[in-house]
Parts: sequence; structure tokens; C-alpha cells
Amino acid sequence: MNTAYLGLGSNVGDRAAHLRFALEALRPVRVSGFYETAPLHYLEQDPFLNCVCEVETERSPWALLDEVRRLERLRQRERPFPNAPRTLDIDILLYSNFVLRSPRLTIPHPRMGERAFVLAPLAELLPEYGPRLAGLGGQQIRRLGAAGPGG
Ligand code: PH2
Ligand code: MG
Ligand code: MG
Repeated sequence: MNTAYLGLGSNVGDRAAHLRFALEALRPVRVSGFYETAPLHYLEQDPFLNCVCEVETERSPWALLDEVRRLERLRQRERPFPNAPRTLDIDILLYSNFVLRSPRLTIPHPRMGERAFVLAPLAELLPEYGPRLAGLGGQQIRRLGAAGPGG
């Protein structure tokens, strides 16, 4: 059994419903609060809802990637260009203590260290990531609560 941490994000449609759909399918053992976050990288888009969850999995990292891609497709995720607005994005952040670099999958997630919308929810589950938020205070994120908006 392996422990993986997944970063979830949505900024199109009913954002909380997309995240809850993914959480129901992934059956995580722990989930962070939901965060309202300003877009990063591609700025001309609506704010995101983000969270992080912890899953226990027998799947390999590649099989887990196949599964999260399947869930994204079930929410009609489109990929017109990098960092485009999305109904549902699920990124593998960490997978046990694996370090791997391949064209399809890099673990740990290569940009997680520069993203407060990943590190703040991740630090709720793994407090050792809290100090890595230092210097990212300019990024706008706001914790909404455990169940997110309306929950
Ligand atoms: N995801 C991106 C790019 N920018 N910004 C926020 N706030 N939240 C995201 O999930 C996000 C982003 C690429 O996956
Ligand atoms: Mg992403
Ligand atoms: Mg992604």
C-alpha cells in the first residue's frame, strides 16, 4: 500500500461539485479544507477552488495517473492550452517517498513548491510543508472551511 497526496482544483462551473465528485470517487483518508485562490501562471481566468487529499492506494503511480485523468474526463475537462480554465484538475503531488521523472509524470510535482494553493492545504495534512509557504504570502488564498462552500 502506498500513500499519495493529490492536489485538486476547479475554476469552471460548479467548482465545489467538481471537487466533491472527485473526493467521492477517490475515497481519501484525509482531506484539507477548501481554499478560494487567485489564478496563478495564466492570470486571465476566474478564481479557483483548491484542496488536497491523502489516499491510500495499491495502484502504481501511472495507474493512479490514469485514474485521475479518467475522473477529469468524466467532468468534461478540456485542454485547449496549458493552464487553461478547467472543470477539474487532479495532480499527483507526492507518492510515498517516490522520486520519478518521466515525460508523462514527475513526482514530487515539479511546481508544488511555488504554489501556495498547494502548500497551504498540503500543510494541513503534512505540517512539515508549512515552512515552505514562507515567501509565498503575496499569493491570494483564503480557507473556506472543511466542506467548502455550501457544505
Ligand atoms: N492550476 C494551474 C495553474 N494555476 N491557479 C490556482 N489558483 N489554482 C490552480 O489549481 C491552478 C492555478 C495549473 O494546473
Ligand atoms: Mg495542475
Ligand atoms: Mg493537472
